[in-house]
Amino acid sequence: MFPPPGLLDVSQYIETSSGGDEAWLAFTSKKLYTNAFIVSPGPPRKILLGYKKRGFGANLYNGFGGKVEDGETPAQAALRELKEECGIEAPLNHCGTLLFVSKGGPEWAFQIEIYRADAYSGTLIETDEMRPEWFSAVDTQSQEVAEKPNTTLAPIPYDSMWLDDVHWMPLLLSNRHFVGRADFDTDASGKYKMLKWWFGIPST
Ligand code: 8OG
Repeated sequence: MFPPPGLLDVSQYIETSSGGDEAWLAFTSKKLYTNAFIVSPGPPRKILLGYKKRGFGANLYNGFGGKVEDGETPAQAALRELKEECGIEAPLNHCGTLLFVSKGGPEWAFQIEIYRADAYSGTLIETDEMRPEWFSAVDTQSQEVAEKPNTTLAPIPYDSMWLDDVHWMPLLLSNRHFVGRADFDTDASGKYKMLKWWFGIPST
């Protein structure tokens, strides 16, 4: 499938996954958001997610992030949101850009800048918005599993995450830079489904 409209120039990107038969949804503008993940090398290698207690995406696990405010760069917003939502600071590196459009939703698209760090400072705290929790990020093919098979950490809870995350989380975990887009619809009960999606990594 051809890379979707709305992303930066992705002609030099290689598709890692795609699907859906519909046409891409139209949108008028973009709003910038951030999402930040800590991947601790361990052992055991682990990823920090937050259980979102309220608002948009409530009851799902996600990274820590939110809206980029006026006068802020996405990188500044990512640091601010990380501190606000779970009390820590981290040397975040930009690792991906995602675009989400919702049928019947706002006319604008969410553009989410994704960041990761492999270390953090400060003390993790639960806030009104997020309950931080570590999950296993061990590659099941790795030497670490052969040597130390019994990590007590639960696997990444994709069933309780946004539907697109399973497509790009492995790229984040393998330290790849990635881009992607997913268009969503909601059914009568308000449950999301992905209408069309495309994810890719740079060819070089
Ligand atoms: O400020 P607030 O917490 O409502 O911001 C929404 C957060 O949710 C922000 O970090 C961006 C993130 N987000 C979406 N859609 C998706 C998605 O499909 N997957 C993931 N992992 N995060 C998403 O808005």
